[in-house]
Amino acid sequence: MSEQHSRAYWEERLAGLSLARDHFIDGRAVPAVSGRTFTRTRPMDGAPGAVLARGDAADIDRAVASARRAFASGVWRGREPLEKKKIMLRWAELIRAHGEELALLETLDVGKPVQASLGVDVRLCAEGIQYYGEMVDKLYDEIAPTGPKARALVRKVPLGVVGAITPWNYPMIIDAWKLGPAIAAGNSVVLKPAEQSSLSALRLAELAVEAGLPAGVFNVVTGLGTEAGKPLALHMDVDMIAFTGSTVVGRLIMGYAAQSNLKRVALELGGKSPLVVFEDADLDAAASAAAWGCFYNSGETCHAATRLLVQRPIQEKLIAKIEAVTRREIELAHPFEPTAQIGALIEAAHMEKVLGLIEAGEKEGGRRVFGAERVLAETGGWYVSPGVVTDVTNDMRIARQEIFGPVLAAIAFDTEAEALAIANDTIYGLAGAVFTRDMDRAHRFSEAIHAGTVWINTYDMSNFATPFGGFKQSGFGRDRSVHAIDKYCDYKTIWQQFG
Ligand code: TXE
Repeated sequence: MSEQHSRAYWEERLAGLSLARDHFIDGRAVPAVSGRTFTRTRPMDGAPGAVLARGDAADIDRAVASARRAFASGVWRGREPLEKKKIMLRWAELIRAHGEELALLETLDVGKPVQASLGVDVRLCAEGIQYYGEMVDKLYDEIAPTGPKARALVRKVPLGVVGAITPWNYPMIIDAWKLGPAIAAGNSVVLKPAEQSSLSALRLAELAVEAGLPAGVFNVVTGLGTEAGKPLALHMDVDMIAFTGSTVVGRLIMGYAAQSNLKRVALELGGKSPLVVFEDADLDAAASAAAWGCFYNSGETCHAATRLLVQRPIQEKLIAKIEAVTRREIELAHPFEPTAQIGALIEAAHMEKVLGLIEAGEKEGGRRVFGAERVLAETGGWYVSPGVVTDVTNDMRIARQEIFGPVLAAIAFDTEAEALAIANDTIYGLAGAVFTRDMDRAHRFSEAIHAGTVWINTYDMSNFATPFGGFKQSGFGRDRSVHAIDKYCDYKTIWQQFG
């Protein structure tokens, strides 16, 4: 683990940074065709942050043309697998070597504690690139069964140009989830990061070229969703869009694909994940998982455990334990403070949305037990304290809408059947968890929760070997694991007849 630095150390590093950035197209920084820029406001104190190129269809055209040229030339996909592996592993090493700088950029954009950016986001980004780099020389094709007079090769071939549109909550990690398998499979990528958090993506692209990735294989166009994301998703020469973001925009992306060239689409969307605690559970473990599962990253996590389903007799005891864990372990502070566990929310409008849902929860009959209010307003930043609203029923807005803030909605239940019905009564299906000492019930319940990931007696444990993604309106297609490669490939049959 990295050394813990003081707030003064990060302030000083920040003072030395220039935050004006162009797009990264064809291996170099280029300004927007229109010459326009936009300025990001820093979540931690409301001060101006990065000044970025404001991309539109003209910039997307340039980036897609560069990606297509690189793909058509075979400069990347045609290389020896071992060489490609070396480049990707070098890239992962460069990410680690520039870890502090990347962590600072991520924190400036997102407002999360810089120690978390370094210890979690940078680490997992590098691991992601490494994981897929290591796979490059281990991908085999197949020979299908045929009669002796023929041979049929089933080749897994890259799609071509992949457009990636990513969100602001874990920018570097989610970028790696898309870039790793897409590039390992031989594609070229045009990435449109969220307008709130583009700095780390631009730096990742520079480091990729430094590692030896040929120009044009990985391009970044910054800008707003409707101005830069939409033309990317509508582009006739883009073969696939890999998207992580809101369900509303996911729906649009499918529409754009249908309206244009029927490009493939993979969507990782919202969630309203249930964490179900039965009365026989280890309540300390459940309380810790509930607090961290909901409040980590200020609740700005698609699979955050935002609905706590608790068996009625243990409700009070469990919530008291959650409050104790939160007060003891989850310090909310300025993101440069070494003790900060959570920091600011992404932007003012988002904070208002979170506060509005808390208010709606109280109006509809919920009771705020602790936290869940604006704090540190004097900093100019957007901070909401972690907290619990109890007496919630599953029809309330706070139980149905993705809150994306550090607020846990507690819903009481009596029977296992009732718990299951509530757990599955959501449009989403990203994740869930069950806490019980009864292993029969644990298995029964985990099979019955309709979600892409279900944890038993823990929350948010994962590694790169496990696929991640949703059922229902949480989307389709999986990030992580060997299976993610398939998403960026098509099968091609080559049938040869003998004699
Ligand atoms: O997401 P958007 P926002 C949820 C979360 C959050 C809400 C809104 O509940 O409060 O979504 O966040 C690009 N065509 N999640 O508004 O708009 C946009 O520029 C093409 C859950 O930030 O979906 C960005 O790059 N692209 C989620 C990306 O889409 C468009 C993480 C995501 O932005 C576009 C983030 C358009 N018309 C938010 N409009 C998760 N699954 O983790 C926007 N974009």
